Amino acid sequence: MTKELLDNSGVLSIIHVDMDAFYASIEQRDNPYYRGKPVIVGGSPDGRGVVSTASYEAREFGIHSAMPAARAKNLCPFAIFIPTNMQKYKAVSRQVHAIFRRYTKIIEPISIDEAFLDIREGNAVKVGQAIKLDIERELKLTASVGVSYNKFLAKLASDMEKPNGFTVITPEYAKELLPSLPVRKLWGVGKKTENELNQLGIFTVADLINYDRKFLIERWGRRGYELLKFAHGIDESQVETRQEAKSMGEETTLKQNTQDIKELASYLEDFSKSIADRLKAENLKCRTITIKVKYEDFKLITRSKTFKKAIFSHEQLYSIGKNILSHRISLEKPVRLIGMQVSNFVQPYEPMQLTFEDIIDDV
Ligand code: TTP
Ligand code: MG
Repeated sequence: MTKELLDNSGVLSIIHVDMDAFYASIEQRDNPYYRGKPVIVGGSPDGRGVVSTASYEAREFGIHSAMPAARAKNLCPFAIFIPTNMQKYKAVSRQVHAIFRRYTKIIEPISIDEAFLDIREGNAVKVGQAIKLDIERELKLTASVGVSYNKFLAKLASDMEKPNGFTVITPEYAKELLPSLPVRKLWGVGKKTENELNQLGIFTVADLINYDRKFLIERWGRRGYELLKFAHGIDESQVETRQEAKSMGEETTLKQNTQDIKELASYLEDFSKSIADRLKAENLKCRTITIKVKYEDFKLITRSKTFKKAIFSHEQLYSIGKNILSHRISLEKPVRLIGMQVSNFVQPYEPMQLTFEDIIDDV
């Protein structure tokens, strides 16, 4: 590999964090009885649905995400099935992000338990270790962390020593590691491309690098070129900070459809409390409140109210929500789902620190 093929100057500045067996680990943390046992989150013991994730103990039986629950039950009849509690997992995800924000503003969330961080200033290896330790001490959960000089390699790294891993891929290590990897480890190689490459006799990254370059680019065009770049450990994509969430909300599908306004209002009361907690945790207030209702025929309606004054308390949210429900939502048909959403966020005023330039400008 020639030197010019090593991109991004080889500076270790990118971190990839992926929580271990995320939903299952949270359930094991919160209930000591589940610890050390094969635990399946999602699907049900009567064999319906699919597995969201499985604890590492359950994985030893061959159980994995997206597997039909019936098959999982066959593989491990004494596995413990736990229903998903998305509200809880989302709350933990927000706590993990609050830890990230202590170290950098450049964060790209990839999924509920996975993100890239750009550490331009500072030492990414030390920051990676600190984040891992904060997660362990404060949240009593483990994460696998990868550090490298681009996103592709940082993600490859975080996956290498899962669970509870910490892996650094330096330019020297990348040179040694990449050639022996199977081609499916390259971004953009799914099952179909893997088969096509295998048919050409390309199984490892080294096979790909040594193959006729012109042929690969002719056959796959831009994608072929991209594949070769990954094969050489090159990835120029940036960590892209996502916009802050534009809304937050809660909703629930009712066990039984209802037209009872009291029952529906009691859901709004619960939602108001948890939304108010989330607003507080994120130091936000909102100006728009939306109530969403899905009827038994699956017709969905939303009704919103926007205020000049910012709203944040659960009492305010509940009273506005109830008002929308009583005056603007017909209960002529039974309701199967109710939700509350807040948006139009305002950040409470924070006094700005005067910088030297500000003072000079003022003169
Ligand atoms: P993953 O990070 O893919 O899996 P994981 O955290 O459970 O296990 P590990 O990273 O240690 O391999 O996904 C994060 C969560 O997303 C997972 O806990 C459950 C959820 N999920 C699904 O609901 N369905 C799926 O098919 C996958 C892959 C994940
Ligand atoms: Mg994970």
